[in-house]
Amino acid sequence: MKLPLVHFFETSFGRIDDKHFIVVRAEGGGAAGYGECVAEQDPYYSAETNETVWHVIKDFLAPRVIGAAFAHPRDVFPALGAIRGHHMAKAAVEMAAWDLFATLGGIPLSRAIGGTRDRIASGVSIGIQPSLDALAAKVERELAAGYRRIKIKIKPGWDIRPVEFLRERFGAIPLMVDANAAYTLADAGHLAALDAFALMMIEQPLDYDDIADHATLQRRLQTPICLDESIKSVHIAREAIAAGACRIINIKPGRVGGIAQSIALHDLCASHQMPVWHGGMLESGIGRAANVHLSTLPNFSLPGDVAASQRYFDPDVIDPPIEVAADGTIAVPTGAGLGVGICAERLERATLRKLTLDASDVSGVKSHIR
Ligand code: OSB
Ligand code: MG
Repeated sequence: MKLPLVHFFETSFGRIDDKHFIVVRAEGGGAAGYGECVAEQDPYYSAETNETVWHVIKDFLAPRVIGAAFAHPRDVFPALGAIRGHHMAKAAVEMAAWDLFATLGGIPLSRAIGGTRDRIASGVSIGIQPSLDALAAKVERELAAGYRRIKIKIKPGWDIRPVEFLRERFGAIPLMVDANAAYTLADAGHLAALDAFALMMIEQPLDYDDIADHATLQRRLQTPICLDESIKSVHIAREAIAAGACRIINIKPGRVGGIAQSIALHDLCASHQMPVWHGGMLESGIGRAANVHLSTLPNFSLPGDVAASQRYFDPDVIDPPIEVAADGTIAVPTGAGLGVGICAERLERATLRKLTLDASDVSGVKSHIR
């Protein structure tokens, strides 16, 4: 799919104007489930891209799930265990299985995963802006809309000054920064200057596969480190926690291999009294709805990057869109499965390429998979 973004989004990786993404539709038992993949066009946030996802789903994941019987969607990730990595591809397929399971059971996805709340606290992620005035205008608008936490993207040359400026202008608002791996340990002294601004956290300051340096940096900072890119699996999260590499974790199902792995990560963090929040990847309403459901687990105790549809797409591919209330919360859909109305005509209009696979398409591959 290709959907134009309402506003361009700029991070330390660069700028995007349109969101390109893959949607998986899984049919079974007379119903359908949807999964949205969070991979992007470029391998900057993660090694996966839409092209690798297409290849891996078609040639490796589909043959393992089409025609297979699963007692529960938690069995899908283990069934894909022979394939290393490719968590975003796996998560898209697994999400479709969860939606299908909850839809067939007539229950909302939040109930299928054991969620405990009917509204979630919402925050926003504000990209790098052309000027401090442009940043102020954005922050002002989001605070007026009720959002409970402001995150700004930073990079070398756009870090201390915007934070200082926002503190001067808006006072003690709930504020955090996300560096998307733009620094090295040599910048520790520079990053320590952020300690003066009582930030809720600094997200992913160092490299995407670095645990040890984050542990060193955390010892030098008062500001809590939150890891995003580095937490590529539940195993790595266990290592990061043991090393003291972070005090908070951002959960994105696409990064760790799906909803079941996200629940395991959530539970691991809870057992270490480590708060988590739900990250965002500029999802359409399909992936956004799943994020809302997952955020109903109890240890999602900080506002996440799960905001209203209208910040991203106009129109979204779901109708009605996901909306934020004046108190900065989003209602959890109560219908079966994802509980949102997917607009088939809008989805069709956004579609660039389509592939349908059934049991006969994958039977040749199936006979020699392990
Ligand atoms: O690092 O959290 C990130 C978007 C794309 C890739 C990575 C990130 C982000 C965001 C946006 O911060 C969150 C959102 O509003 O969906
Ligand atoms: Mg991030």
